[in-house]
Amino acid sequence: MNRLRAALTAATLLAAGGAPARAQAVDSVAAERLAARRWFADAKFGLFIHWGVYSQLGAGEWVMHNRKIAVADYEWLATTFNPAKFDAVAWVALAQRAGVRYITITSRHHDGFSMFKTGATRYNIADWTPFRRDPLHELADACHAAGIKLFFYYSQLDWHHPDYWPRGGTAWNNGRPDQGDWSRYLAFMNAQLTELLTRYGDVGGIWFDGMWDKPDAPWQLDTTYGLIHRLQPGALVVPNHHQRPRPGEDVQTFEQDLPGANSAGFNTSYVSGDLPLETSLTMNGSWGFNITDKEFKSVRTLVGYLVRAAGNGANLLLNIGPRPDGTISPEFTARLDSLGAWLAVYGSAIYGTRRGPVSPRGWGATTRRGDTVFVHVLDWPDPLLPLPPLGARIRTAYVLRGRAVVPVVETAVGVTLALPPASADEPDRVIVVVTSGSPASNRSGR
Ligand code: H79
Repeated sequence: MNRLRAALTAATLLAAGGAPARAQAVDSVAAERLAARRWFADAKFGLFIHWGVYSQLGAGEWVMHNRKIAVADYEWLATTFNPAKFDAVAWVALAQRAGVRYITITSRHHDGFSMFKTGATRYNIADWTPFRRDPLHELADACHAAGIKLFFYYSQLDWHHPDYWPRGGTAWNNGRPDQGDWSRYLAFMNAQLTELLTRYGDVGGIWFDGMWDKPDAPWQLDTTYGLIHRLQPGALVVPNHHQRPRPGEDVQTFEQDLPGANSAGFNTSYVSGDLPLETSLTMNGSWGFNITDKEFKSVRTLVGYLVRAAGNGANLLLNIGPRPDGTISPEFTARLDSLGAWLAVYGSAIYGTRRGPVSPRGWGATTRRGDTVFVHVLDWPDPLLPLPPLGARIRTAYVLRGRAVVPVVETAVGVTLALPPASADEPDRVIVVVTSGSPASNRSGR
């Protein structure tokens, strides 16, 4: 809400004799959350981790559904989960080398198995497996020590819990009773969220998924979101429901697509004008560990996603699927290390930026911080790059790598940059354009 509207609302309420601040419960967003949203928009790069009982079968996180595994058989599979080589400090060290600012990890996926110690069900890693440890606790401690924020992925869809009833679009006959108590299921979720938000220190937020399984069920989101915001006023609600953002939500996230694109077929084309944005992306074609999926994106392609996400004002949440023993395959670690090396040189054109004055194009994208515009040239064959007007006079322009001056021609109809030659080791030629004032198209707030 802008200040003028706030003042008018307060004045109206006062005139009517009402309480000024409290009455705006739905609209008002706590200062901690607004600050967390700005932090999130600055962060630009996160690491997504899909890890659970399913990792053991090496066929992705939907294997229970895809192979129509019965609840009783999956429960046995869960008793064998023992990731003895799990090392939270090593995972966080990898995340740090990659240059991510936050980690989002599966606390409970659609298989319904809790990857943390919970009092809400015995079906959890500490009570059901020989591992006995709480990996999320170890990860939270390592993240806090490293200054990386930790978000918990949390599935609202559940293929195991008997009270997930009536069942949703992904249901199959897996041995559950044909009855259940939905309000008990909601209470179970709220109890687990309470644990996640009270036992693991500061949490970046909760990343919800699976609501699309029962889009019209009485989810009572206001209650759940209110609980989260009450327990940790700085925690963000990030819903992957593929719909327009609702009250209480803080980030609009897009799965396997840049904001507004819908190549995946289930994203909305609506893009929020004031919430921070995020794109989640698999590094190969799978979220959970998939032992035969070798369709890994190249480093050049991944840099392109990071740059195009930033040019759209979005973060990139890049996924890895660790192995069931707790190790991370070299295809993932090599790419994360390369992205970290890239960010060590080019990070100033990514971190802390907002979308630039020229919206993303086939050739690349622009970002900006203050009066500085970063022109990211990903794919352009010619020595000259014509741009529309940047909305402010140009003071100087130079190549980010090496600082060579870039000749610029500025006319009433646009700007032309003389580019440095492309080279095979440089996926993104970044031109730093220093202007004399904030570009007109700068949108504040995200
Ligand atoms: O956790 C990862 C995936 O397991 C999960 N989200 C990411 C982050 C995910 N599950 N499904 N999908 C992503 C794809 C969603 C497909 C959908 Fe549908 C299309 C949901 C609704 C329409 C599949 C087909 C489920 C119902 C019909």
